[in-house]
Amino acid sequence: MAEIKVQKDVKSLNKEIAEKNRAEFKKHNIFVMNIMGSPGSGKTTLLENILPVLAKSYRTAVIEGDLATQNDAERIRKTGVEAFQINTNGGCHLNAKQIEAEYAKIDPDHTDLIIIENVGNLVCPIEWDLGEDLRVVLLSAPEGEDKPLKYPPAMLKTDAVVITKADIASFADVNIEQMKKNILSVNPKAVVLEAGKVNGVYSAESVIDYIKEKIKAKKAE
Ligand SMILES: Nc1nc2c(ncn2[C@@H]2O[C@H](COP(=O)(O)OP(=O)(O)OP(=O)(O)O)[C@@H](O)[C@H]2O)c(=O)[nH]1
Ligand SMILES: [Mg+2]
Repeated sequence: MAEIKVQKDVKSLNKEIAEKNRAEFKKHNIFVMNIMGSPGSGKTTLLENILPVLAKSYRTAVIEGDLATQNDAERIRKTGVEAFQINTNGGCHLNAKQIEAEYAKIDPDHTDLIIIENVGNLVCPIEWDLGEDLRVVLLSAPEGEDKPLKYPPAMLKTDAVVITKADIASFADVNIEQMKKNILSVNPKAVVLEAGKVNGVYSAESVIDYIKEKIKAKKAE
């Protein structure tokens, strides 16, 4: 019983800080996106491919979440975009307080877009509001077409699901069309997109267009 209460208090405190973050982002006209998905689903690879395009239109910063290493932040910096690495030392998700602390290192008057790559995990990150405007979940084809059915909160508490690694679906006996149907059966409102290698070349046009559309819609509010 006591454990349930502590958990509830931690969650409500997180919500308060997330709302503070959201107000702060809004005040400075900064669009914030939270990318989630299993370990290795292709989150950093997607960022490496979309940042060179997005950074032409928006002054962008990336916040990376991992249990350990600076690896992902270093990969992002190679694209020319500023990156801040959080190491959770075992924590399975990012929380609003960690984002507040990294945001303090970013110049809000010279930033239009912040992209957060959450800790690789299809369960925990979904439950933690960071103050973001947009949630995107990556689902890689080799994880299996049944995963949307087995991990429904990840499908329900997101705006979009991006299927990655369709190029290797056939090697893992995965049916992409069934995976899409499974996503929509859990959440008919989810926007379902694809990104990944096609004939050896990485493509993420639909994801870039989607993000641009969402930023435009937010600015028009
Ligand atoms: N074949 C293929 N490989 C991909 C694709 N996208 C990513 N990968 C590979 O998948 C592996 C994991 O990709 P990452 O981008 O590091 O995955 P991640 O989700 O950032 O992983 P964590 O940050 O550890 O959770 C890398 O070896 C990528 O090259 C794709 O569309 N097709
Ligand atoms: Mg990564």
